Amino acid sequence: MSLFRHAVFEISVASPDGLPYSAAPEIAFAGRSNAGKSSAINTLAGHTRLAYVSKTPGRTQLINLFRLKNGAALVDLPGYGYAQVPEAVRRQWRGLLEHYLTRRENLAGLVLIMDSRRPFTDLDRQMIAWFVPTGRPIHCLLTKSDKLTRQEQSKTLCEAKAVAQGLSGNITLQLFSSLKKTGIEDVEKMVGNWLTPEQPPTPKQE
Ligand SMILES: Nc1nc2c(ncn2[C@@H]2O[C@H](COP(=O)(O)OP(=O)(O)O)[C@@H](O)[C@H]2O)c(=O)[nH]1
Ligand SMILES: [Mg+2]
Repeated sequence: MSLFRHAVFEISVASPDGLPYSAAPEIAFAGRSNAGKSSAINTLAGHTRLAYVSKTPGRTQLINLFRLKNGAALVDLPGYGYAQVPEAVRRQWRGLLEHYLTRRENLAGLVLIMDSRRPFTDLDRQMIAWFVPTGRPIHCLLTKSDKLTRQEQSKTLCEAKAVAQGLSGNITLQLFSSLKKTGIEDVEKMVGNWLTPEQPPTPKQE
């Protein structure tokens, strides 16, 4: 069964402290505003307007929680890096994000959405730096890959892998396009593994 299909919206909260206590695993989605996070969530969920896709970046300031069929939650974090948000507000948000990413016990992993044409901005690296010490995995989606030629795609992937290696931590990456709907299975496989790790084959009984 597909992991993200038929995800249903459950709740919006103004800050991570507002998220209900839950023992069910959570998968956080974070990214720079306009990186394609809402589009990626809609694409994964097979839903055109589950997460609001905006032409005006930075509008989504609420945290949206979607419930997946298997009981896990998808937590859509507010986009960061929007220049027109006042510095005081940005600082406050950074504090809340850091607190959530470093302390939320039921977080299974982070899906980091980055525009494939400019991955690993300073704020992306900041998210990674907060999350890596938790020991949990980060899977990066290099979005809008349809805007790159095949050659650029492999170059981007190769360079991004080199950057990820330099950051230590459990970081994986892939290309993704909401427009072309490519990369969906790879995300499902990776995130699915966080929730139910592949079992080693049972030894044969003698
Ligand atoms: N070509 C292309 N455009 C995309 C893709 N994903 C998102 N976009 C566009 O990028 C803009 C920002 O997308 P959105 O999902 O709202 O970004 P968010 O701010 O990260 O949630 C919108 O104009 C989208 O239509 C993609 O895979 N390919
Ligand atoms: Mg959005």
